[in-house]
Amino acid sequence: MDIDGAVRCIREDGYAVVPDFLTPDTLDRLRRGLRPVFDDIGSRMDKEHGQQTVHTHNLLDKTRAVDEVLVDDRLLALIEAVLGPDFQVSGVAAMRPGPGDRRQRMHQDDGHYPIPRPHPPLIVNTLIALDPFTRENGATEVVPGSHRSVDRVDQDTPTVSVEMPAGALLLWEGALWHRGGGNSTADEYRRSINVNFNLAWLKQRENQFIGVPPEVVVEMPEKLQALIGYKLTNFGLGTVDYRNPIETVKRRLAETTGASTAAS
Ligand SMILES: O=C(O)CCC(=O)C(=O)O
Repeated sequence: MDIDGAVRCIREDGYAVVPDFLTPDTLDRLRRGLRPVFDDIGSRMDKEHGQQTVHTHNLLDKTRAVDEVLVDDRLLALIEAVLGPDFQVSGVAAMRPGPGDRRQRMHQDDGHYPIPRPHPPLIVNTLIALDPFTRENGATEVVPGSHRSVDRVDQDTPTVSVEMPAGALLLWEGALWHRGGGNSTADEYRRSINVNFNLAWLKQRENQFIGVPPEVVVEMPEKLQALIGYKLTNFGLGTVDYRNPIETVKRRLAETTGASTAAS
């Protein structure tokens, strides 16, 4: 995998595609593992945006199928090359625009953070394609280079549709203007896993400490625990009694389990 080339594209254009990110076996495993999640995804009508996909958020509470891609060393090396060593998972979701779903409004993912622009990268967002992304089925639309602009981008600014094969990885910098495309096909669903990373000293988009239950967290490999926030950041941010919060989670769980065993 050409990590340097991908990082250069993210810096210059705001986004990059790694076409052969998943092996056919991994792609197949992810599709099978996520079938129950995708089967549940639908669309909803809303007055302002019309018919749009309902994304499934807080995915780490709903399935273990995506753990293996989150801790993939190649993915983490790419994120580290843009954000530096101190980053975390900010949110994990499953997305599946279906027939008739309209495109999203153009937006930037780092709009949560009221920091004057331009600023260094705060977020790298990713989509792992479980189906081919085509202009027709809702491929992500980007405005190349817009991550360097301090001005807002109009909704009718020309975009590039990021078409890519199943198994590819799309990465973009949080300041890039983009949107999920509309799906004009009669019967194609565009499945993807969305993993959003941000700097570890920023608040996560989705609260992983509450979202992922303690009994699930303690069973995760340390690398994944650290990725979702159970680590010490910038000399001690996020500690409990100056220690890694995972220790508190484990102790409380042991106390609860001990208490319920004693009572029974
Ligand atoms: O589905 C996509 O292509 C992008 C999704 C996105 O940008 C979002 O939901 O905020």
